[in-house]
Amino acid sequence: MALQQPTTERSPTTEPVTDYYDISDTVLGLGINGKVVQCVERRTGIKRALKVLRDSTKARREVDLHWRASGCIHIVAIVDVFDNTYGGHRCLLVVMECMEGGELFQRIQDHQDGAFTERQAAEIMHSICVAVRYLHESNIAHRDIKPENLLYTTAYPNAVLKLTDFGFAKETHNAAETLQTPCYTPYYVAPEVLGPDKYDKSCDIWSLGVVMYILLCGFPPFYSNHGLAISPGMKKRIRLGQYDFPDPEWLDVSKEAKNLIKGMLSVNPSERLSIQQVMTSRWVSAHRQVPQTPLCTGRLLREGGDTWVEVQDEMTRSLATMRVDYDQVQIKTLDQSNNALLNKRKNKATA
Ligand code: I85
Repeated sequence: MALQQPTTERSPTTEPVTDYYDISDTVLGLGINGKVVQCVERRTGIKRALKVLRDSTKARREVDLHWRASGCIHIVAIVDVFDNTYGGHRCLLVVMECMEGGELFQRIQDHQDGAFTERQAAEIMHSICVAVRYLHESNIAHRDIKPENLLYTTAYPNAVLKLTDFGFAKETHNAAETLQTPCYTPYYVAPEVLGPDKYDKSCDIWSLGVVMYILLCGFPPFYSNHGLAISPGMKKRIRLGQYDFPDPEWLDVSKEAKNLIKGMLSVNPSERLSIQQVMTSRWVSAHRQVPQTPLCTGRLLREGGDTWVEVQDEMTRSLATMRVDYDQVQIKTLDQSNNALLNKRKNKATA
């Protein structure tokens, strides 16, 4: 396997953003690291979205990874990045294409002409999978795939669905790079040493499974009985993979769809499907041939009303838990490690 070439560094412009853009007061949303407002490119009159990030290592990482991902049609593209003093602080100002179609599930809820079908759900999953495949092949794990980060370019028709917000994205290191480091001999390398890459990516697959489940029925596979903080009961159900496909909502949904969800929501991350396996599954690859079975999704999302906010909050919280849990299993570097055998070796080396 060839090692990836280092990408050409792009650095933000230090010219003032206001020389090129008129910034409006319209807030489009709040991200993890900053707010998103509307703006207009002076020269062309084109509407754009501007994300304001306080300059930090974290913000620089977000911009860097997002920039590298901008080549995919299913990822919201960065147009420009400015490094300015803004509101008295050093900021990174990220100009993005403006997504005018709003959030994925809002649109399904508003869906009027006939019921939302299993085939439409498969088309949507295909779009999201193209984005995730692009990221995973570029050694990037998104780690925050959830309904609010899936936006449409325009109102119907011909809208393109795109993934946004790289505030939790992480560069993963592939097995080839790991094996290049002098401390591992390929013959003896344990699977967990090759693990971190896989764990971060498998977090994305889990989220894909949850999004697919909601697409097909309008409610999530795991939820607490009383809302608010992620409950012990919910945590236990997630850990044990306790969810089902209840009637009547799931009665007519294809077996292929259910099997795919099972593969994505597999409790053990090493058994979970890879993005390649999801993409080549018949349900995703032949999405145009998926049965046009009407789904309850639109109606349930509408009836759910306020609980949708709770569903979103719960997904945000479980993603946070997952990132923490997976970060803990990460392998320490030689310096951080405090293993008895290794210490002996270190001492011997310095003696
Ligand atoms: N356009 N998570 C929820 C939005 N165009 N949105 C969020 N993190 C981001 C907002 C809070 C996502 O990085 C977010 C980010 C980036 C955007 C974004 C990027 C590009 C948009 C947090 C809109 C929108 C929606 C309807 C109408 C219009 C714009 O949100 C408008 F009328 F302006 F065209």
